[in-house]
Amino acid sequence: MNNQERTFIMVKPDGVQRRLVGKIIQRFEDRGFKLVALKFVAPDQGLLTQHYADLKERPFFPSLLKYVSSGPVAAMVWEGKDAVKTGRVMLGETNPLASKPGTIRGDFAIDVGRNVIHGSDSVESANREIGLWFQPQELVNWNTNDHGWVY
Ligand code: RTP
Repeated sequence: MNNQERTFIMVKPDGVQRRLVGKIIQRFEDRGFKLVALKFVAPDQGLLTQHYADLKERPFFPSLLKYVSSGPVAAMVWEGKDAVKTGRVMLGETNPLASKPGTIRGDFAIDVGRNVIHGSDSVESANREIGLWFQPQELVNWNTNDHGWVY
């Protein structure tokens, strides 16, 4: 268990188009995770191909690339105890139809090809993905209690 574990979370183009970015950020804040990095970006095919390199032999890869490159995404890094595993629980299953109500996909999605959000599936993937999407200086070190206005 690592209290400073980090996970990479990305609101996919359908989530952005449906104005779900705020609600998704709210869920991670409400759960108690700490925001470490955040950017709104239209990723190029090269970055997305690297991001999904593990899936390039899968039959759905071309449609996946078309989907995730169809508009801007909100990329973020969240930190806290078991952030990777808890993040995946908060997302729900890959297929929204198998996702329980109360999860992000269980509340906001129906199609596996429009499942709103990505979350790292292991600490190793998280480190790789954070390195792909963010420069080291974009990861902000801050302490919630430094300024004394949160109790
Ligand atoms: P993600 O990486 O986006 O968080 O999703 P995941 O780990 O839950 O699922 P993964 O197997 O890594 O698949 C990545 C994304 O590909 C799309 N997908 N489409 N049968 C299909 O058409 C199919 N299967 C997967 C989904 O957008 C999935 O999130």
